[in-house]
Amino acid sequence: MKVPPARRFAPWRSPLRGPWLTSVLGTVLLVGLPVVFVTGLLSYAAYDPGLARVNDKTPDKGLLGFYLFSWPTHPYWLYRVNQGVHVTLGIALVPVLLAKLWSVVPKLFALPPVRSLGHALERLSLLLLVGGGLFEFTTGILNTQVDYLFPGSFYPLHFYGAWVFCGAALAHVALKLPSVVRALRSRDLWEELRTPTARTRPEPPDATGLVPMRPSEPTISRRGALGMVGLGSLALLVVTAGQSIGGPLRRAALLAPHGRSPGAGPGAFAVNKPAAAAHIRPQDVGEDWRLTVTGAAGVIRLSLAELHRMAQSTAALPIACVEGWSTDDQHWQGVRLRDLAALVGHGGDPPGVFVESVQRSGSFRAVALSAGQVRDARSLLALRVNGAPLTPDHGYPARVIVPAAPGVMNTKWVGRLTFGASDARERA
Ligand SMILES: Nc1nc2c(c(=O)[nH]1)N[C@H]1C(S)=C(S)[C@@H](COP(=O)(O)O)O[C@H]1N2
Ligand SMILES: [Mo]
Repeated sequence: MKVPPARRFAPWRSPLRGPWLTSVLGTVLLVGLPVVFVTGLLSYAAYDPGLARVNDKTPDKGLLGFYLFSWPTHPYWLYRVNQGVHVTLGIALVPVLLAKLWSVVPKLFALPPVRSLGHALERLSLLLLVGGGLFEFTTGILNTQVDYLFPGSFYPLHFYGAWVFCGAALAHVALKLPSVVRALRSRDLWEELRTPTARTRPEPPDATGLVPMRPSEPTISRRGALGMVGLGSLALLVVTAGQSIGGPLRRAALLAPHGRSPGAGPGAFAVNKPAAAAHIRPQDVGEDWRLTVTGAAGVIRLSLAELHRMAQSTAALPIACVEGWSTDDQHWQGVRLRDLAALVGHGGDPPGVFVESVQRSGSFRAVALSAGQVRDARSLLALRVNGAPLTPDHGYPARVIVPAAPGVMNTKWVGRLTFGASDARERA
């Protein structure tokens, strides 16, 4: 008998593979991935890309750079929750993604590789889907681990990758939805969750080619397989969520790259980049340090003592990094940004501000804050945290702290504030 070529290479024999299992895993992704996608877009919006080129890490994005609103300052934990969900859910979905890929792997190696033009297009979309998905998860996880291994900058890669993945996923869902509905109806989930390995049977042969021709004996039930995936996700959730939920859960955040218990004392919260790593020299932030404030009325230079003589305000705010970790609320004390604006001719309704650090090395340069952020009474040029002067690593002598914004907006070792300018070129 002549064996048709499609069947000659058939090492995939798991009796669990079939449209039902694939559809269950796909449905979980269909619920979870849109949340990851939307929180990702919101994170992009939180950088206020419309404000200044320095805020936008993804140039040349054309239409994809649509962005509808200025990032709010309420509620103050907004970015902390957004990014916690984005990173934690993304990581927890990894076992589901891998299981889904495992469940369809025979199709990736199906022969002949291309049967028709339609089939060729479908396979191309799958390449974008699988490639885009693996790419997004890999770049995202490397970023949360502060491992910038890949070439180029994380932001444009992860941003463009997200759109490719999203487009391919939409096409995939549109194509597969009818067969997913059919497959989900073909077996009862609760019945399946009560079926032990001994009674596990392959799904009936189907047109999709997922069910093996010669299935091997089951070594695990569908319940066992789904349970393994679910437990994997749960375990990842437990070792990740604490880095953004904080409190006592922080100690469970084994995957968090930033110290689970960052020491003791007023400065005991995560440090993204220590002063030494940012090449902050003692003379940059010593006696001679002055804050240069520019506005419509001119330029003034303030010493630390002069800043301390101004009205001091307090705000309890977290730092929430794009990488997913965040601090609990810290008690900041310092001068309101809007009071500083008033000193240089912006008494009424303050404009946005361009913030520069004395830091000269590294990727960090400057950020622009919106008028809404300057106006908020909780936006400070902080001089103290938790009752003590800022530590060198947290930005001594002065750092910006803004409610609801990504950590990167909270410039440390501030040297210059320029009100009414959103860009270095404008200031010059
Ligand atoms: N000058 C300067 N400010 C900076 C950074 C930096 O590298 N240099 N990192 C930013 C980022 S990405 C974050 S998340 C916060 C972290 O603040 P922390 O180190 O006090 O926790 O500081 C922000 N301010
Ligand atoms: Mo950050």
